[in-house]
Amino acid sequence: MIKIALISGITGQDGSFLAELLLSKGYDVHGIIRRASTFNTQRLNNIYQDPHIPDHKLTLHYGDVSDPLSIDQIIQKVKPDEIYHLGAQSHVKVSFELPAYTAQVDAFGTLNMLEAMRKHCPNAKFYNAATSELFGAALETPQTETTPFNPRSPYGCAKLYAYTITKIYREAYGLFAVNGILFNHESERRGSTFVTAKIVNGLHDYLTNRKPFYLGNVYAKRDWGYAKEYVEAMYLMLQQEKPEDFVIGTGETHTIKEFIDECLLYIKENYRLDTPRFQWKKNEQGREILWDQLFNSLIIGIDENYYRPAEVDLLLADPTKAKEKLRWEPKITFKELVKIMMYYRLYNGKI
Ligand code: NAP
Ligand code: F7E
Repeated sequence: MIKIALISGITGQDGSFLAELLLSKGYDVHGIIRRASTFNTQRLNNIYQDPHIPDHKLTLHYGDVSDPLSIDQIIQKVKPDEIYHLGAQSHVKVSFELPAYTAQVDAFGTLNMLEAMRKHCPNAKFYNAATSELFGAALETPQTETTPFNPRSPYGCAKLYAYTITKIYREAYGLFAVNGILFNHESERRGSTFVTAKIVNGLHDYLTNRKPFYLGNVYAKRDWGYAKEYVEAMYLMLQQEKPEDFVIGTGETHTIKEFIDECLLYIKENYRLDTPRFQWKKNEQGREILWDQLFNSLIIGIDENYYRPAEVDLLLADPTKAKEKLRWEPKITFKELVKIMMYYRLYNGKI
């Protein structure tokens, strides 16, 4: 029998990779999209076929996870076997500016999804997109499924509600509902305001038109993996006999500055440029900036506006449980991730 999957956040980085994965496995895939004044389905271009073709297996429904009525109606109509709940206001810095909105979407949006599932398809399996931001100012390193949570942002706090309500619906109502605690994952489809995409686009733009760009704290450390591999872990979590939560990450951490240095290595090898001309030096405030010695011009400056009111300094996953129980392991290294993103920017356009 053909399985039916419903994805909230299907137009996002992860949603688009997940939709591709599930279609390749023969699923009938349904996605929730928000109405927008311009097209917001670019990431689905590869798979968005003509709905009039008979074996069309991708259907999009207008809805908003913060609107319980729309979610109830979609879940009642689709009656999915598997629900992947990825829809969220996913930007940590923005959550400081829009804390109430972030709670509405990320916390109550998850409740709305779970309630509709409990009512219309209690035998379905539910995946919640939890996050390493739950660990916040981490109380132990590396972080596992048993590390206590200590979020540092309205985003982390809203996601803590989502994590907890998912666990409660599992324990109270016996639903198959799990949390994937995913560490940062990036790709050629990453939103352009996240730091990796911003750096890749910014460096390329500097090399083509010598326009500098600005960052915040370049010393924070993140465990960065490749998004396309992480959606496989989401799928695997819903294929288990027993509903359980899993940490998904690489077990390696790097500063933002190291990510920039790795991009510079790629540039050296692929743009045929003499990269020693790119040097880190200190500005008048003692902050490190990236400088172009050849043209005596700024490449990357520091802008206080990109600092967060509270920072998460160090994230590092211990994905042992996923390795043992899901047989999931990341293959793409940090260097390869940078290469994928830089290559895409060089030959395909803006991320
Ligand atoms: P993303 O690229 O920002 O995509 C977010 C998706 O959610 C988009 O499709 C967006 O729609 C949709 N969305 C936003 N608000 C919504 C609402 N009110 N109702 C319905 N849909 C809404 O995020 P991502 O990187 O793919 O991440 C997917 C999920 O994993 C998110 O929940 C995120 O918080 C979580 N997560 C991400 C990471 C990571 O490193 N990427 C790590 C851990 C957890 P539009 O296209 O219309 O904006
Ligand atoms: O920031 C620093 C910033 O916005 C990473 C989301 O997918 O992963 C993501 O959240 C680091 C932070 O990702 C800039 O201060 C410096 O330390 O790329 P980011 P994030 O906040 O880690 C988690 C796991 C999620 O769940 C989220 O949904 O980079 N940083 N300068 C900057 N960050 C940004 N965005 N822009 C800068 O200019």
